[in-house]
Amino acid sequence: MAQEQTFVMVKPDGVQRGLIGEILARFERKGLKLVAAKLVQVSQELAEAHYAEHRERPFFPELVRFITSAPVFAMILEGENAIAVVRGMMGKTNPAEAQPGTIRGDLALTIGMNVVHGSDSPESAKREMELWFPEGALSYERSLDAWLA
Ligand code: IDP
Repeated sequence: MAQEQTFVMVKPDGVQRGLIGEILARFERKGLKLVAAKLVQVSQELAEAHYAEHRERPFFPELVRFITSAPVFAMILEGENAIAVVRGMMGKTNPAEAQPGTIRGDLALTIGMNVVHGSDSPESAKREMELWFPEGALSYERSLDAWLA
């Protein structure tokens, strides 16, 4: 498996509920490396671009309203197979179906407020990282990297 980077976001409900640290800690403990992070008050334009694939869905207006309603914590995580690893740790989209032990399974109740976003493919990861972090990510070494892969 190759080293990958993926875009991850703690959504407004996660930030408001004080879950940034809890969610980031899970990714850090897993061994993923934080290479970019910022709090963002999402604009209408960014929200619509991020969720462009859902433009025709009935819940699109609510999705945009929600993601622009309060700040989000946006980040890029790096590691072996990072895209699939993050998706697995997040759990199913609907928290009612997400397994205990996953972020959504442990921390969320409803599909509209499922606390976290993670890119679902290499193509989405590239698109979302360029959209949210046009300034790019950092490249740095951790001494523990030799003990992870
Ligand atoms: P994902 O976040 O697990 O990748 P997507 O299908 O890409 O799931 O949907 C994006 C977001 O849109 C979900 O995280 C969820 O918050 C919201 N969403 C998806 N389906 C529904 C729905 O049927 N009703 C309301 N919100 C939905």
